[in-house]
Amino acid sequence: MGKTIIISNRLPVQLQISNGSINAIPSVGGLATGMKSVHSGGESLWIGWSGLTDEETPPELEGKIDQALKENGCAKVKLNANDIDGFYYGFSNRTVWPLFHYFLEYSEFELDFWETYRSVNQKFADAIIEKSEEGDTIWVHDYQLMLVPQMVREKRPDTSIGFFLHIPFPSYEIFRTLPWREEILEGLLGSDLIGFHTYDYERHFLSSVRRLLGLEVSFNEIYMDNRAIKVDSFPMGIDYKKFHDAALAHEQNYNEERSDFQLRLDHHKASAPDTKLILSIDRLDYSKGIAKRLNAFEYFLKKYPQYQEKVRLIILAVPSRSNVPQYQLLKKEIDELVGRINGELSTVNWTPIWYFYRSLPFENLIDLYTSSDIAWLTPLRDGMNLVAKEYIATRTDKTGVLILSEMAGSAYEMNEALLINPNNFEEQANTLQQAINMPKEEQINRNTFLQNRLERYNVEVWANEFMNALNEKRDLGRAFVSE
Ligand code: GDG
Repeated sequence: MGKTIIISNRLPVQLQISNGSINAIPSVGGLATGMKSVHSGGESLWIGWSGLTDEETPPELEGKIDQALKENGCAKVKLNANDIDGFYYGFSNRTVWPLFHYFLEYSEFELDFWETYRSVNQKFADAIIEKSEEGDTIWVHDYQLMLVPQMVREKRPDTSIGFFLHIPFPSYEIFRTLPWREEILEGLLGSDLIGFHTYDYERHFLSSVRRLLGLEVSFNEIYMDNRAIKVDSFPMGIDYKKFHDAALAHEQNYNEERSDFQLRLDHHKASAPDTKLILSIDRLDYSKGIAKRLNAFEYFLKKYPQYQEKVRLIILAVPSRSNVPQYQLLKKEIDELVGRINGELSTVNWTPIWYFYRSLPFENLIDLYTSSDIAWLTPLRDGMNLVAKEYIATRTDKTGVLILSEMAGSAYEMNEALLINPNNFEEQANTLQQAINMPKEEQINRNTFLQNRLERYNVEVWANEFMNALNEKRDLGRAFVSE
């Protein structure tokens, strides 16, 4: 059996250059953790962009960078500033991201973006072709690289190729508006296995393949050029143990090493013990429904004025894609909404919304998860939403209420949460009231089911199930050929 090659837009390490030396710091993100069991030692290679454009890379350090990456099992794809503009900020985040999240009116159909997307996908494919050999297994990640599977297959038909989409696959009616819809489908169909978070995304994809390419589809297999391509759903999990253990450690060190952030939360609890903390954490992205959530919160406070001074909403909005115009507009809208609502409803003792526009260290994330009585997550569309799962994992005494949008992929697996339609303010106001008043036993009961499921289907199981399905597919193909 050959080696495994993982490929994603960004590498799972961050490069730091200081005084002519290079450090590659491993990232702690969900994907990097989940892939640990797959990306092990010398048996595998992770290919991606390093985060530095050609213009930002001092030529004399090129060798050292390659060496630092190699020590972490990584190899880089070289991209220039123009590539990043057209491929990442352009086609990926101004065309595909809005379209696949049903923001049709935000999606820009620019030929230049498309051409750069195609040429950058070719650069990724070339890097794989150069580093791969017969019998290797290749796992391509996400919407930035949808053309890569076919580009690799053309030159390396002797490898096994899997693709996983981390965002929703939209319904046919939305997808068919894309001018390059056939090319995207054909790109993906270079894979042997295509994975989605939910069965609905899988169904939408199969429907587009059938209607736009006229291919034969049977159950979850597509037949093309004497090949069968398997399509399946693999809901991504989290590193449950990491979140749960961090929360346990947080409790055990209760009187030591309180972060400034935690001290402020403690102070809040002490001065207003009856006030419930409602938490939301998202990248600042229009798909996450932050502006609607703020409006719904105002609606709730006006409908149920008895909760004024009794609840506080924490909004942690992590800066994201801030050079894309839609994100700048959204930032302005949220800043204004928070200012207006706080201005209108605050009292000398109370500010309804605490708004943080920054990324916090992991420790503070745990402070927030463990200190909040309610997590309120209202994406208008979300491939999965890992924050919902992380909140539940940190509730060591099993209390806490999760209010989650039906439009998040995670809602399919989290039926014990309070599921809401983020566009329905009336329902959300009533659900907030229900959450505030939910008896402890009911919270524990609901969270026991949720925690058991999250612990079992953790991110490592997710990665292994995908790899096993890909290997099974290859072995079946071999058996078929030798018969
Ligand atoms: C995409 C899809 C899909 C957030 N703030 C901080 C911080 N985070 C971490 C969370 C969580 C992650 O970022 C966010 O993950 P999500 O799944 O919620 O959302 P996306 O970033 O949009 O991810 C999504 C995912 O891919 C996986 O397939 O679920 O649907 O859109 O892990 O903990 N981490 C730290 N500080 C912060 O301030 N350290």
